[in-house]
Amino acid sequence: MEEIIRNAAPAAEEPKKIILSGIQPSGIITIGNYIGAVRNWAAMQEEYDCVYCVADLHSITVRQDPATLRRRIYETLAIYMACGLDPEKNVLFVQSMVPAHAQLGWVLDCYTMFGELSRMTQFKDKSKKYEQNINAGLFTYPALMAADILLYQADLVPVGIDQKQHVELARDIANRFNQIYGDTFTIPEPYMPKVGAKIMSLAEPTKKMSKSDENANATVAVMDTKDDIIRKFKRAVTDSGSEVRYGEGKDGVNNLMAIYSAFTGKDMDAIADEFAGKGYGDFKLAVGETVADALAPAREKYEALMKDKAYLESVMKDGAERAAYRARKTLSKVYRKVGFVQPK
Ligand code: ATP
Ligand code: LTN
Repeated sequence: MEEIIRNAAPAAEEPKKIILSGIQPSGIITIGNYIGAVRNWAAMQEEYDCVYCVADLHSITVRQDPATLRRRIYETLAIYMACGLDPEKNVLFVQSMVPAHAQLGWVLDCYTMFGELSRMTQFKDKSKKYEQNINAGLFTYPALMAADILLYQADLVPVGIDQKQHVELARDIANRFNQIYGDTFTIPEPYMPKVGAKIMSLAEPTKKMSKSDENANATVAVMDTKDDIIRKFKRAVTDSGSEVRYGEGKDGVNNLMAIYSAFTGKDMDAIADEFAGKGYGDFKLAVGETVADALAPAREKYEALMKDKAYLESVMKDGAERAAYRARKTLSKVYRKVGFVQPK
């Protein structure tokens, strides 16, 4: 990842590139979210102009318990900060506090095709998973995500692989709008880590690790205790072999190696050498301890932040004001271009 960031870093005299990303507060942030998204965001805050949201509007596409959702909005913001995002250097905000997202989302719904949305794999997966509640929001969600990105004229969108298709749709929508009305939106690009763009479930290693998974053994949360983290890695599903080596048919081991690699920077060959002659048991324990130790400072910071709701709320308010100021500019340009009246 570091390498990608260095290569893409703008020269000092150029204006900083704009970055936008977000995570839904639909569960406790997992090490998948951390490796695929949050820790890369923290690495970008010096060189880029970064805007990060807690995507709560997105999370109600699946039914949420109101009290739990409210708590998770605080938790998600606290995790962003605990993982190193500085609210002074970045714009950190909660999506529902900035009305321009819903407003541009509606406009973009009208420039997004039924056929395009029908092809989104996340929609297909989620409509299988939540077949009792295939609501219109679940279907049009990528147009809202396009609004999130386009409102800030983002150049780059750091995400895991599962969101690449949505970012590509945002590009298509932006291009379509620009063709009809002239230059309005910057065309964004997805920006993915080299290692760890898709961390798999510990219980079913052919499935993506997902924070809304009901099986507690499938995911490791960034804020799990050291004991929990080690216990979950010990239980991780592997295969009947015993050699720590990256290879076909070894999804469980491959996944553990990818996680270990993400936290240590070692490549697959170096990991195989390190554990040559040792069994899966030793390897799993080493992965668990490495992950738990690496996350310990973030956990401490998180616990302190969660005790200070007033501070979190002040960050939310300040972030929403700064985000709204920028978003309003794009929204009013769009309203003018489509023909809405905006008296001064
Ligand atoms: P949900 O279970 O609610 O769908 P999720 O865990 O899949 O949630 P999202 O909120 O959809 O998480 O994603 C937040 C960010 O984390 C996105 O950039 C996404 O690409 C990334 N991400 C999610 N899961 C993984 C994973 N398993 N590996 C790598 N990156 C991931
Ligand atoms: N849809 C994303 C979360 C998300 C997002 C965004 C990511 C909402 N808005 C804008 C990048 C840019 C998800 O479910 N992972």
